Amino acid sequence: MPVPFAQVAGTTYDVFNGDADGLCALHQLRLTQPVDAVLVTGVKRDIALLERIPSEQPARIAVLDVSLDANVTALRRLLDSGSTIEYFDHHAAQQVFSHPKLRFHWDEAPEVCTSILVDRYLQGRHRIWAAVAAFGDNLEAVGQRLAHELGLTETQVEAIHQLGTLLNYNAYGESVSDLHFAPDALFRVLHAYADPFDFIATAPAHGVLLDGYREDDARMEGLLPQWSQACGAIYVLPNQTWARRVSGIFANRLAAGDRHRAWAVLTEQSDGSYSASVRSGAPDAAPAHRFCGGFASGGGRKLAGGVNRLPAGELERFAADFFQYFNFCKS
Ligand SMILES: [Mn+2]
Repeated sequence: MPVPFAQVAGTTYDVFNGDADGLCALHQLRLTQPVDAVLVTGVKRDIALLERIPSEQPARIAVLDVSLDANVTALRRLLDSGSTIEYFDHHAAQQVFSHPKLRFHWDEAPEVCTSILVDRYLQGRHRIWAAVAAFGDNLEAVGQRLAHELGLTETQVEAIHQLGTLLNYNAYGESVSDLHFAPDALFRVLHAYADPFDFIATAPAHGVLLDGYREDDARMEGLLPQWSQACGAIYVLPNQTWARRVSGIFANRLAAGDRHRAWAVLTEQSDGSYSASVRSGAPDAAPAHRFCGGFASGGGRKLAGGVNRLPAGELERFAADFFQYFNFCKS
């Protein structure tokens, strides 16, 4: 078992992405290394989280499932002030540096998510939550493999698959007010359950998520693409809370329906701009994050990327660029 950094004086902060992967990564870590920490999190798209931590006093900080590149300035500031940082992530980290007080657990392989990195670190001690996260992070095959290794029944696999989907679903929105639960509140509820099947069977929060998901699910049916070509399609969703909640799940669902096409789901935000969730049908030849990186506030990973704020005036350019970039199916 790896040894945690020595206890330093001052506050402990647990900084995590509010999605299934972030929740399950921290859940595993704190089931093994319990700490009464200040939680720093937000909606899935809130990834500049380290800047919220003050550096007046050295702190002990765990960071899970947010890009180092998006946090590098605050990371340096906190390390310079004497904080120790245990960092687990699978997003872009081109600006990584070594520092005696930084431990960086990172792997950007497409079959890895942050909860799997924590599972490796903890030598599989709470592996079932890594399986929940894998399903939630759209890593279907990885979730199935982990579930199989754990000897779960088919019914149990279905249950944790749905749990991953529900936890991930809760993180999508423009702001926390779009969500059924603030991610820090959901973490505290979830963290009372070492066994996901207990959470599913007895936590009222699970029922709330399931009902909300089913309602939003019904709204997704019948959506039609705004633009569609051989290699991909683009959907545009209206300026409503349900649409902001389902955008990521809808994109994952489109991708699961046809892995060889590229998909974009554009969702109108309250200020009239759009958020974009992008899935590539050819993550190596045409990585999603490279396309998204062509827009201000764009980024992500090979398989899945996004643009946080696309001005309404750039919609047509986005569509034209999308079909030009994702043309791999013709080669
Ligand atoms: Mn993740």
